[in-house]
Amino acid sequence: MEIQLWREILDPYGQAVSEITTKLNNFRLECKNHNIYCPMESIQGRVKEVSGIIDKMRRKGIPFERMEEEIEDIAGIRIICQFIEDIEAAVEVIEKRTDMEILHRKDYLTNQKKSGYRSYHLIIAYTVNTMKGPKRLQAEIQVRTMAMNFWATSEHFLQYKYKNQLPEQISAQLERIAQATTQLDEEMMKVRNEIMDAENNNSIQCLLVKDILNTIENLYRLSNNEREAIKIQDEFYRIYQLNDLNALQHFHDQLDILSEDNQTQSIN
Ligand code: 0O2
Repeated sequence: MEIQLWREILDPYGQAVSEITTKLNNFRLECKNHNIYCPMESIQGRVKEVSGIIDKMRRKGIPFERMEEEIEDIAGIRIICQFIEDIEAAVEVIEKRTDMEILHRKDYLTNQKKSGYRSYHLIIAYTVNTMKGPKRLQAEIQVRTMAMNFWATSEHFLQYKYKNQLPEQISAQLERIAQATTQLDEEMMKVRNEIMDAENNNSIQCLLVKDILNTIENLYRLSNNEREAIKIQDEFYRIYQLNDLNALQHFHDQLDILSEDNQTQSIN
């Protein structure tokens, strides 16, 4: 048996996890900056523990030479979504990318596992550029809702605690919780539009406030008229307290006109 340099083997997987999570987080940021709803609520990533890899190789009878081909989740990414519908949208985002090639899928949503596990898995090929040159490797992207994630994480800890020999009573409890999480996802779907509306209004309000305060600051700097700037600022705080998005939008638009006039005057 030759020496197995685990760190050297796993480093590119660490790099892949870090790159993929950064890229997906950048996608989230892009959505936010364009005020577009993002189907990905959060992104997590991890490199499988060496003990987890060894256990899986033993369990499945995988020889060391075939480890990287056969163990698809050495690099693992998890996309957490708010709603079930978001899962499909998040998968579409991955499908459109040119830097991630989908090799195959495991649909545990339509084919829920006996354990109660629900999730959508994509096995992708991803290339990292290392000191030794490019390396194409596999990574597993798990896409699931918050409720599914809550169940899977709890079950995973319990399996660990009971060394994969869950007492019947715990198994029955987990089954009931799995049913409850499915129900929760269905209920959430019904209020999706309302929640999305609220989120949308909130992000519009944030952008308006930022924009208004920027304009007031610019007006002050351009005109050096502190009294006028304070008057506008006071009016902004008054309107903000009304908690009326239309009024805020109107104030924003009026301020824009004022700012344009001021700029024209200063040029002339
Ligand atoms: P970890 O600790 O997340 O790395 P298998 O032979 O079923 O164990 P396989 O063939 O690689 O694994 O594919 P599968 O079934 O799609 O499992 C891949 C990963 O999905 C698992 O990795 C888990 O993260 C998750 N998963 C699958 N089934 C279950 C389940 O019943 N409960 C929970 N909590 N997670 C599950 P690992 O290697 O099992 O674990």
